[in-house]
Amino acid sequence: MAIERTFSIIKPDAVAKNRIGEILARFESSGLRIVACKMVHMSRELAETIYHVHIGRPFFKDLVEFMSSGPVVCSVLEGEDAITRNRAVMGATDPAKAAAGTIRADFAESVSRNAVHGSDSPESARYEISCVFRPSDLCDRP
Ligand code: 3AN
Repeated sequence: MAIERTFSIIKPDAVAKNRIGEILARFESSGLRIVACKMVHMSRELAETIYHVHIGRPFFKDLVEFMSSGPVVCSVLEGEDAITRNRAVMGATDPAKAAAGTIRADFAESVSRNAVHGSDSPESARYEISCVFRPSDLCDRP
């Protein structure tokens, strides 16, 4: 298995519920290491840039509105198979379908207010990380 890096967002709904620490703890318990982390109140432009693959989808406008509605916590997570591992810890996009014990099963309200985002491929991870972090923001971890 390869060591990968993936991009994570703790979304405005989970930040507003004061769940940052619990969610970061889930990442760490799963074996992922946080190599960069910052709180950001995204502009609409930044949200549009990160989610550009969804331009044209019916939910795009609401997604951008929501993601720029309050602060989020962006992280870069590192570990073996980090992209798949993070998505397993997150659970399905629709919290009603998310497996018990996943972040979305425990903290998400709906498909649109679903607590966390995680990259779905190495290409997406590289792109999304570069939207928020400079290379020098990423720390080597033991
Ligand atoms: P995931 O975040 O699980 O990778 P994507 O990439 O399909 O899911 O969707 C990105 C984000 O767009 C979701 N996290 C969710 O906030 C929003 N989204 C996706 N599908 C819908 C939908 N049918 N209605 C409303 N929002 C959606």
